[in-house]
Amino acid sequence: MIFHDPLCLSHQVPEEFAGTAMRPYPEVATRVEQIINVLSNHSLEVATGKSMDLSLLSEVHAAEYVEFMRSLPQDLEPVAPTAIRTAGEVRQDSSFHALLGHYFFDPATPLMGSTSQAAEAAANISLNVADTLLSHDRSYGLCRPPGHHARHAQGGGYCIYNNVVLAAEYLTRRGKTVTILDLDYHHGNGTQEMLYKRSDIQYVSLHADPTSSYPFYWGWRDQTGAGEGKGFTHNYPMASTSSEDIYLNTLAEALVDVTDYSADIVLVSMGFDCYIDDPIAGMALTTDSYLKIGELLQDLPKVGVILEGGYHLPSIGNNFYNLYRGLEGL
Ligand code: Q9C
Ligand code: ZN
Repeated sequence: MIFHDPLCLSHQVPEEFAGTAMRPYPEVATRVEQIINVLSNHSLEVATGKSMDLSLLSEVHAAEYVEFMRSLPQDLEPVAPTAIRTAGEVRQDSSFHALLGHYFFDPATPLMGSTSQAAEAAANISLNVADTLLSHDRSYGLCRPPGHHARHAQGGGYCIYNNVVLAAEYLTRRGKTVTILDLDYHHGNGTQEMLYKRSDIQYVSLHADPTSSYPFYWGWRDQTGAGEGKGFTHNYPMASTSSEDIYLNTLAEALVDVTDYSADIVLVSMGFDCYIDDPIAGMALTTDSYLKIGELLQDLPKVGVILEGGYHLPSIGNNFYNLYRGLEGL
C-alpha cells in the first residue's frame, strides 16, 4: 500500500532564510505530486488511508508543542522565528514570536495557516504505514512535511512531527521491535534524540558529515546510545560529496547492524537528497542507485518507507519508483 493525503500539499511556504538572503523553499508540494505522477504512470494507486487515532502524537511529542501547532490561526501568513530560545524562559503572556523561537530550533522552517493540518495528515499517513505492516510486508507513506529533524518539543529542518518515530512507537506498542534506517542526506537528529535511551527501536543512519552539513551538531560516529539504549544507535557519517560506491558500501556495512538486531519491522526514513543534482546537498547517487538501494533492502521481511527529504525535481518521482521496484523485486 502507498499512502498519500492531499492535505499534505496544503503546506506551501515560498522561501526560507539562507544566511544572508531569502531563497525559494525547496520542500515544495510538487515533490509529492511528481512521485504520484510517476506511480500512476506505472498504474500504481495511492490511498488516503484510515483516520487513525492521533492521540499518540501528543505522547511522542510534548502535548504543549502539539497544542501550539493546533493554535496557529488558519489565515497565518508564512512566518519563521526571528530569535531561537537557546536559554531563558517563555512566560504565560509571551508573544507569538517568542513562542515561535521556543518551539523551533532553526530559523529556516516557516509555518503558515495550513501547516498544522498538513503535519497531522503526514502523521496519519505514517500511522497507516505502521498499521499496514501488521498484516503486510511492504508499505509506503508520502509524508509531507517531513519528520526526522523534529524533536520531542520542537520542530526544525522543514519538519513538524517526527512521522517515523510515531510509526515506530505505534508498532512497539503492539509488541514489535523496530529498526529505523535513515537514508536521508541529513542526520535525523530528532529521531536519534527521541530514541537514544531505548533498546526496542534501533536507529541506524547514513548521512553527510556533520562537520560540514546540516544539522551540524549530531550524527557523530561515537554517538551510539545511552543507558538501556547503549549500542542501539549506529551513525555512519560520510563525506558530504560521497560517490555511489562509497554510499552503497557504507549501506552494506550498516545493514550488518540491521540484520544483527533482526527487528520485526524496518522503517526506512527515506530522503532522496543524496541524489546527484539535489539543490541543497552534495552526494552523487543516481536514479539507478535507488534501484540498487531497494535491492539491498529486498530481503528484509517487513519494510515501511516514510518520505523525508529530496529536493530535485522531477527526479524524485523516478527515484522513489526505483526504490519501490527494488524493494518489491519488480
Ligand atoms: N544550506 C530534510 O531534508 N537548511 N531537511 C539547510 C543548507 C535545512 C533538510 C541549509 C535543511 C533541512 C528533511
Ligand atoms: Zn534531508
